[in-house]
Amino acid sequence: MKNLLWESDGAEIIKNAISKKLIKDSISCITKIERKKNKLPMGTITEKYKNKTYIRYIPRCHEVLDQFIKFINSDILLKSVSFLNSSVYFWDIDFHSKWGLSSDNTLPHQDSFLKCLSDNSPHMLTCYIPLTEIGMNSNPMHIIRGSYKSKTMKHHRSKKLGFSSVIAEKEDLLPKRLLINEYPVLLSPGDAFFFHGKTIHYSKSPTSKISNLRRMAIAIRIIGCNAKFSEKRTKEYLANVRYNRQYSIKKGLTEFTPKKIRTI
Ligand SMILES: O=C(O)CCC(=O)C(=O)O
Ligand SMILES: [Fe+2]
Repeated sequence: MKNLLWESDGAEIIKNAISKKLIKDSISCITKIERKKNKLPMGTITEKYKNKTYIRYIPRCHEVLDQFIKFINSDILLKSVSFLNSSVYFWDIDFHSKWGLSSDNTLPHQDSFLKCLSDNSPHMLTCYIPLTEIGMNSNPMHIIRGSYKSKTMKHHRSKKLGFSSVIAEKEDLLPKRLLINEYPVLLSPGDAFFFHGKTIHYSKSPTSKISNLRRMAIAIRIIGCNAKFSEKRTKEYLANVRYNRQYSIKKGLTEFTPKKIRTI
């Protein structure tokens, strides 16, 4: 399979971008707070796997776990400058974990919607850094190559754990013209996987429960200086998050619904 290239695909992998030590320290940081269960950072979403509770998502993890600030280094920012072709600023980092096909999958979405950017200037990228191996056994992310060249699509509210706003409830409901460009993103710890805010991404719906290796990653959001936030989209997004979180609160998997998000 041909490597991803930013210009044609809206995504690119830079191998070995982050030191093994930072990766190792970050995993210990996560497992340490998992052991302390009662003191989870605000907004954390957990999931149950084989009768144990694991962290599934931590928003703005760099604000609560000092370690994570080290990921925002000059190499990551310079690469972002060259991909977005403008100066950039750092927005936030969140932590993601899943147990392969045993976890709820990531439904198709574009980060440009989740960050409430306006259609005229959805100028952002995500730098996704795996802390573990992410192979086929951990139900990796898939992207639609080239999807960043079209507009941000309509997103609907969803009950799915951790995913408030989605293009479709199942990846195979995406139009065929998009699905022919599907590409599985296989990553090793410390790679930096850059993808444009409008690149459609998801993981596959479970067909069996066999593939279940744990995968962990952080997602750094980087905004181009020409980006503009949309008030309308912010309201729509926050309503979707409120709808989504009421289900995870009922199940005891999170405690908190964000009432506002930062837009500038
Ligand atoms: O890890 C995943 O499956 C999804 C993460 C994601 O959508 C993101 O970081 O933008
Ligand atoms: Fe995403």
